[in-house]
This record gives sequence, C-alpha cells and structure tokens, in this order.
Amino acid sequence: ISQAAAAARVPPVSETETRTIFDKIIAKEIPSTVVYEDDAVLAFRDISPQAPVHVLVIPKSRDGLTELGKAGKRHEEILGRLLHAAKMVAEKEGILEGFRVVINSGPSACQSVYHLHLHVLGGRQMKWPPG
Ligand code: IU
Repeated sequence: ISQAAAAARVPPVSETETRTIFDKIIAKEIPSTVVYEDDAVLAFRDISPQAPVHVLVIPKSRDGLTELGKAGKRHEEILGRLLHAAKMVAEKEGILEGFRVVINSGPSACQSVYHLHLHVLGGRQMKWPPG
C-alpha cells in the first residue's frame, strides 16, 4: 500500500491527546480480528472476551472522544454511527435475538482505554444488574 494510504489510516491525534492501544489497532500496527469496518468505524474482537461474542466498536478518529462523558454536539453523527455499527456486528455475529451494548465512561465505570468504545456482548444469557 502507498505511503499516503498508510498515513491516511492513522487517525489524527492532537498534541494534547495520548495515543492509546486502539490507535495502534486502527493503524494495523497491532493485529486484531476485525468483525466490521467502514470509513468511520472499526469493530474488532476484545482480547479478553467476557461472553462468547465480545466485540469492541470504536471511532477511527477519536477527535476528543476519550470517553462518552466528553462527547459534544459535534460528536452526534459518530455516536449514531457507532450504535448502528453495533447492530451490524450483532447481525453478523448471529446474536440479534439478544445482545448487550456497554460503554464504560470514566474511572468509576472501570474504563481502561481512553478512546471511546462500545462493547457488544452476546452469545449467552446476560444478567441484570451488571456489576
Ligand atoms: P474498558 O471499557 O475501557 O474497560 O474496556 C477496554 C477493553 O479493551 C477491555 O475489554 C479489554 O479487554 C480490551 N482490550 C483489547 O481488546 N485489546 C487490548 O490490546 C487492550 C484492551 I490493552
């Protein structure tokens, strides 16, 4: 692939934002098992699955969206696209009958990677309330 194409894959990261492991996954510097991808969104299998299906859905460009609690008006479109991608993942994985979408936002929610991501979980009976 051309240098320009390779550069285009690397999301813009401002000087005030730290690159996370997900930027490396987006840039294909770290391998992942991609389940769904379009121009704005990447979905890949979680390295430590908590259910038979456990896929993370992330925006390719973080654009300040380290966590849902930091979302602004300008993020409305990407937030919608992420939810739609979650549904596409559920369809592809054959769990449309029942699945869960989780976003951990901030330390009290045990967020560990500060690049917004949706967890799509399914393939087993879910319990409520979550821990
Ligand atoms: P959290 O919502 O920030 O806690 O979720 C981060 C997830 O990222 C968590 O489920 C990890 O297993 C997952 N993950 C991954 O899939 N690949 C990695 O290299 C790393 C974390 I680091």
